[in-house]
Amino acid sequence: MSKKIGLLVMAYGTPYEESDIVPYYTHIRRGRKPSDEQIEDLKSRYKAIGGISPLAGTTKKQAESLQGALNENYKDVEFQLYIGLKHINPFIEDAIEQMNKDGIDEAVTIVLAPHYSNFSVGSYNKRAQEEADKYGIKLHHVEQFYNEPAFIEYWTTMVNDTLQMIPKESHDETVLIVSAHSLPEKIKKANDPYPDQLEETARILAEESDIKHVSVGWQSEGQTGEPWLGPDVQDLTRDLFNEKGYKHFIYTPVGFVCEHLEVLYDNDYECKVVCDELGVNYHRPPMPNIDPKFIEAMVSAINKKF
Ligand code: FEC
Repeated sequence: MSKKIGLLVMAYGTPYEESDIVPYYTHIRRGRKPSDEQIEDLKSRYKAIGGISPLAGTTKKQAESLQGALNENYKDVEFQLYIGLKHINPFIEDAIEQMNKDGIDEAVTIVLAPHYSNFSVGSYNKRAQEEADKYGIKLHHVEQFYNEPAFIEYWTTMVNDTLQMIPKESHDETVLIVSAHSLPEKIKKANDPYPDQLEETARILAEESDIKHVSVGWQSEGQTGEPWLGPDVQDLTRDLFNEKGYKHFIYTPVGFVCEHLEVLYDNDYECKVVCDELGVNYHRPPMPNIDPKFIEAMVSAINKKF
């Protein structure tokens, strides 16, 4: 009989219905209830993308695709899937508790976010580890996969496919904006690898794809009053237009792995508004979702743990 290993796929989580918005937002703010104005603002953003985010459904499909691919790759091991979310049920802790009930004593964990920060992937892993330690479950954490060749190949193809839709004579007036979720600027002082990993992603994409101009930006920053990593993608769009006169802007939010609120609203609405205002063209290639190259990238990162 093949050995059963837990596969803990961790992701951000999203409200399943409107009544989940307040508890979800309160959890994101570590228990501090958001103001009525903040709640209304978030509700209006979900409304603008069609009511709820596709994130929950996509997370499930991504996790199941990964499990399927792993079980095809490993003949003597069977991966049993658990989904653990950061801000809504099933929480990371619920998933580990279930693993224990199922008699799992070893698991691999992966967060559906390509770059490592102590504040993002590190905090998911810490919660998983603390819960697993209670039961003596051994965990192998994948910390990042932004530089997996298949991940880079996915985005290189997306950039080149998008360029194909732009007239050749305009390629010199086209810029690629490579972005991830912003984090408080203080992470730089703590030598967090996150900003460098995004820079590296942009550098590799510049080398591997046919794009001539590449710029790094940050998006979706929180409202905490402290400085966040910048430039924000909207300000960057204006600055690049004013300084270089680009006519085509390709947005690749490579810090995320599927279409959800932060892409559908912060890119497809907010960045598009800026592009429209400037009279330039907005392009945003599809996110990885369950593309085989993306699944291959995660399988490859997991292979390195065994
Ligand atoms: O589609 C959806 O419904 C959910 C989309 C969603 C993703 C996501 C990913 C990341 N976040 C990260 C950090 C922060 C920090 C704060 C923060 C706040 C929010 C709010 C919403 C939200 N985030 Fe999020 N994030 C998503 C959604 N995030 C909603 C609250 C309202 C707002 O500010 O827009 C600020 C917390 C605070 O106020 O103290 C920090 C990071 C990621 C990418 C890595 C990951 O997926 O874990 C980092 C998807």
